[in-house]
Amino acid sequence: MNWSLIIVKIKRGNFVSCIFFLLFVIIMSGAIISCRSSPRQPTTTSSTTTQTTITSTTTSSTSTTTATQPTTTTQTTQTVTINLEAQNVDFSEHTINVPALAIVTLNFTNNDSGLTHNFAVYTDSNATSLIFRGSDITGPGKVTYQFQAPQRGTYFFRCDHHPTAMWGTFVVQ
Ligand SMILES: [Cu+2]
Repeated sequence: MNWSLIIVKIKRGNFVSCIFFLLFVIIMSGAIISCRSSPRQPTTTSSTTTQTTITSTTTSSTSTTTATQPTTTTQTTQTVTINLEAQNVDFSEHTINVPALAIVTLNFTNNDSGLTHNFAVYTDSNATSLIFRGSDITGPGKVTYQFQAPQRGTYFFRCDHHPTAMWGTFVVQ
């Protein structure tokens, strides 16, 4: 075994490999230089910025502040005005109609000079159950009565001083 020859062979191998390595380095460096020297192309990276426009749908909460309107309770106590006259010992009206539970204003005029009349309401012609009795008025004179009508029904009115001559039907609707 000639050891000197082996060493030479190894050296030669190393030399060849060194040559290849150097060539590689030169080529690579050349490539790098060429890359750098080459004018950079404007890298048109079409950055399609997909603008996700978050349409903040501000659902304007329409605060429908339903103004609590004053509830006009239809439970209104109606008012009604009746004009009634007494003349020659007789009423001018023999049927009086009023709404149920209405506040009745009765303008009573007594045209009979020297005679006293009044206006009174009863449940019926028996005149035993009184609903309203107006004060006496001697003619000529005027008086205003005010009272609340009863529930629906047919009632009776009269002059307490002339019950057989002055009477009528008081109708509550
Ligand atoms: Cu009378």
